Amino acid sequence: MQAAQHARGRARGGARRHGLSAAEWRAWERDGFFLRRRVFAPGEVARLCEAAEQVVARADAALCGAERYEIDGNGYAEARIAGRAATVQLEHGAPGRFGAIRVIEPFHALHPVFEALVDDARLVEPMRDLVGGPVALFTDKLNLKRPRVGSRFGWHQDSPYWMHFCNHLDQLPNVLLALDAAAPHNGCLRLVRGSHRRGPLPGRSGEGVLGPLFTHPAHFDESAAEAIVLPAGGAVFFSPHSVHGSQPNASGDSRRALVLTYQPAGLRMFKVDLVRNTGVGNVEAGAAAGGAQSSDLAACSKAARSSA
Ligand SMILES: O=C(O)CCC(=O)C(=O)O
Repeated sequence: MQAAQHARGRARGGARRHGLSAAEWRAWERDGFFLRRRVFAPGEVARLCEAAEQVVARADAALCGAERYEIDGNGYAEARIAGRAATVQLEHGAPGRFGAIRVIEPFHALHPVFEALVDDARLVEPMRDLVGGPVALFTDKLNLKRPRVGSRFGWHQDSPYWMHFCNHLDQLPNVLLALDAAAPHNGCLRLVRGSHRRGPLPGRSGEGVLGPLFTHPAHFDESAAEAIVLPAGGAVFFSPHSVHGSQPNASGDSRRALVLTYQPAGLRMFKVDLVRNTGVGNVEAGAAAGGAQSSDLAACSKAARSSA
C-alpha cells in the first residue's frame, strides 16, 4: 500500500513541493519515521513560540475554574480556554501539589497562528502522502518541558490510545515540530526504529490505570531507540505505531514542541465533535470537482468549528 502511495505522491509531484522523497519513503517503511531539519524559519518559530506562551498564559488563568482530577497520581484539568474545551496535563509540583502545565490538547483553535499552522503546506503535503489523500486534523498537543521541571514520557505507542475511538489506526501519522532545539540534555523525543511494523503492542500490566497504555518492554528493543536531535523549526514525522518516549528535562534549556496528528479528510477529531479538514487538502479535492466543492467543504468546516 505504501508503494502505491509513493507512486501517487510522485505523480502529483509537479505542483507539490513538500511531498515525501524516495529516501523519506524508505525511512518511513523501514524505521517508522523521518526527519526534516529545517521546516520553519527562525522568524516563524519565534511567532509560534509567542503564540504558545500566550496560550499557556490563558490556560494558566483558566485552571482556577477548571475541573481537576488525578489518574495514577498525575494531575489533569478539563479547562475552557478562549471558549474552547482542552485537556491540560500538569507537572508534579511541591509535595502534594501539581505544578507547571505539561501538555495542552487540543491547542490549534486557541490561537490564529496555530489555526493557520494546521493548513500549512509543509505539514499538510507530507501528511497527504502518508495518509493517501486529502487530510483532516485528528488531534494536536502542545508539549512543554520547562527547564528542570519537564518530566519524562514513558515508552508508548499512540495507537493504543486511539484504538477504541477509531478504526483507521494506520492512517494517523504524527508530526512533532520543535519550538526549541531538542537534544538528549533537554529531553528530546526518542523513537524506536522499526517498532511500528507490528501494529499495537501489549501494554504493561499491574501498573495502575494507565499501565496498559505504556508498551511492555518485552515487546520492543530499547537499544534500537534513537534520540531525535532537532534544531528549532525542525520536524520529525512518525507512525502512530512507533514506540516513543522521552527523558526529563534536567537542563536549564526549555524544550517545547507541537505534535499534530492527521487523518483522512472528513473524519471527526479525537475527543472533539468537529471535522477540521485542511485548506490545502480541501482545495486539491475540490479542484478535481470543478472547485465548488472546496469552498463548500471549507465553509462546512468553518461553521462546524464556530458552533463548537
Ligand atoms: O514530547 C515528548 O517528548 C513526547 C511526546 C509524546 O510522547 C506524545 O505526545 O505522545
